[in-house]
Parts: sequence; structure tokens; C-alpha cells
Amino acid sequence: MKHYKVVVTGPFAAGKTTFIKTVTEIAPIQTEAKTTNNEESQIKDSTTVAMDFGRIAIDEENVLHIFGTPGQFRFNYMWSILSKDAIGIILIVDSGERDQFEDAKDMLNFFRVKTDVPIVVVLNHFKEKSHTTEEELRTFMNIPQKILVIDCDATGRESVKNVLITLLNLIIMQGDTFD
Ligand SMILES: Nc1nc2c(ncn2[C@@H]2O[C@H](COP(=O)(O)OP(=O)(O)OP(=O)(O)O)[C@@H](O)[C@H]2O)c(=O)[nH]1
Ligand SMILES: [Mg+2]
Repeated sequence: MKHYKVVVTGPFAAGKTTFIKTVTEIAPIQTEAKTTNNEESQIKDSTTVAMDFGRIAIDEENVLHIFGTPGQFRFNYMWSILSKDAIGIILIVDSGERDQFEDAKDMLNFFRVKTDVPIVVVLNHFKEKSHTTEEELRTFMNIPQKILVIDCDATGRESVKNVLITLLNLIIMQGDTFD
């Protein structure tokens, strides 16, 4: 059995933990701590402080290990640790949280410098307060055309699986990881 690692990242409350919880075939491992700062606790009761972990079989011989990062900048030491040996990166952005787009842009640049594996940007429409189109996001975050932007609902299993399949296809097109 071979296992491959993908990383789910993105700004605070973008839906990373939800994304992994939706698709994993084992009980997800989570490291949630109570949000302490007022601004954050108004949005969510808890936040990821170290990592999320989930697992899904690709076929009988290959398994995907999905690692979620914390979203907050103060935990950014985990971004590098978790992305080591990853074969692809998923960067989730909440479609309705425009004030998070600047952080998402910084995160995209961080991972583009850190790694040369495929990165996809996921526009999460779950709970969106207002709608953002792919073109708007590309402009806000300065996303080059060669990076795919995929619409998703992090609470929908088929939607999340579609993101993973798209990423795996990109990885297969780029190299020989699954030989
Ligand atoms: N109101 C409320 N919303 C929540 C709560 N937990 C999650 N959500 C919402 O669910 C969405 C995604 O939450 P998560 O999946 O935890 O987001 P995340 O990207 O893992 O967040 P961090 O790890 O904290 O960066 C957000 O839109 C939240 O507003 C909660 O306890 N209360
Ligand atoms: Mg989380």
C-alpha cells in the first residue's frame, strides 16, 4: 500500500477542517483550541492550532493522507512542517470573506515559494455571505492562469472529492508520482 500526502491550507475559518472532515474515511484527527480573541470567537468557537488529518483510499493500492494546516499566521511554523513531502496543495478561500483574501494571497505566495508541486485554489461557497466569482478572486489574489480555481462546498462529499480528483489529475499530468 502506497500513501501520498496532500495539504489543505487557507486563511482563518475558510473551511479547511470542514473539508477534511467531510471526505475522510477514518475519524479525523483534529487539534482545535478555543478561540480567545474576540474577533475570532465571534466567527468560531474553536480554531486549528497544529493540524487536521484525514485519509481516503484512491484505489486498492494507493491511499491519500490529507493534512490540514492552521489558518492563522501565528501558527505558520506548521505550514512548512506539514507541507514537507506533499504531492499537492489545496488552498481554500471562503467566497464570502473578502477581508481574508489578502491573507489568502500571502499564503499562496508562501506555498509557491516553498514548493513546486501543483497548487489548486478552492473557492468555498459554503455559508458565503456574498458571492465571489473566480475572476474576482483571481484579481484579488493575483492568481496566475496556470493555477486552477475550483468552486466547492466543503460540506459536500462529492464536491470535496471532485477537488481531490482534479488535484490528483494535475499531479499525474505533471510527473510520475503514481508509477
Ligand atoms: N457559528 C459558528 N460557525 C462555525 C463554527 N465552527 C465552524 N463554523 C463555520 O464553519 C466554517 C468553516 O470552519 P472550519 O472548517 O473550522 O474552518 P478552518 O479553515 O479549519 O478554520 P481555522 O482552522 O480556524 O483556520 C466557517 O464558515 C465557520 O464560520 C462554530 O462553532 N460556530
Ligand atoms: Mg481548522
